[in-house]
Amino acid sequence: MYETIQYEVMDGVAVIRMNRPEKFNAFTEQMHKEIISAFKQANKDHNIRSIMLTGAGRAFNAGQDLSDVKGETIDYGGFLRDRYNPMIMQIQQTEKPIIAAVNGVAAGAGMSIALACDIRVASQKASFVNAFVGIGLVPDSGGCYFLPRIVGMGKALELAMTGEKVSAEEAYRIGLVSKVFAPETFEEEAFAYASKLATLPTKAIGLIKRTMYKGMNMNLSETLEYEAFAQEAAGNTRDHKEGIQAFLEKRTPDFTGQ
Ligand code: LHQ
Repeated sequence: MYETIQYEVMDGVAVIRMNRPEKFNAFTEQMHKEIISAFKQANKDHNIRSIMLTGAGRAFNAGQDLSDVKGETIDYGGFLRDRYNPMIMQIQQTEKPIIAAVNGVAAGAGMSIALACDIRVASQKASFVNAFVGIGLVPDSGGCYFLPRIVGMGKALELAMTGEKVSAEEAYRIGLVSKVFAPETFEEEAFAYASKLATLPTKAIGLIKRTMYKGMNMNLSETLEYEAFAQEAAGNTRDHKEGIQAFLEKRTPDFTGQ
């Protein structure tokens, strides 16, 4: 069904694998469409309770396929509005935890898409390159939004202005990734992490995601009000009742995502 990505479902996890390994999984128009469609599909499917985004082969994603923009006069504003921005908005609006399993280099918009995911885990072989400056461009696809929010303004400006490569170890040190796994076991460990998230109260996680991202752009009283609204919704879920019941019965809760 898809040509530039693979979409697989296992143990409540949708694995979306960008699949143009010979091009370091660089983005094409087709890939944007397919990624958007895959996230929509995963968001709609009640059996899916977490999403792992990863890359086939040596790279995670090297950003825009530069052979597609070479020598042409392209309206980059329109290019972003049509292709990249809807993809980043779809990721943000997907009310399930999204884990970027960064298996290799993530460069340019390939780094931005990892930043737009909720949690990043990396292989020791992974690296991050804010490659835009290297071709005289500005971080896009949410790079100017997420990077300073994740690593702080000083580090974000440094990475964007120099375009220097960040190793997995350094990415962990600056809080860009949450876990680093050995390359030999990376796929299993990243999947185990995503599977663990798929056993948690999915509706509450969706509300956590929405409320926390909204909170970044609201003042305290607005955030308190939004928390009250979100808590009312979470308090009405089956998983909340199960969580309380399990606590009182001193057992592990059996969350179903409802
Ligand atoms: C690629 C690419 C690539 C095609 C590696 N395209 N083939 C928005 C608005 C409008 C226009 C522009 O774009 C954007 C968003 C953006 O993403 S802009 C930023 C675009 N990305 C870059 O500038 C990164 C370019 N790539 C690199 O700097 C390096 O390839 C990295 C650091 C990713 C990896 O370096 P190495 O590990 O040394 O690998 P390599 O350079 O040898 O690449 C491996 C192959 O992948 C190679 O093909 P080949 O046939 O020679 O083996 C590359 O040509 C190909 N490749 N990135 N973006």
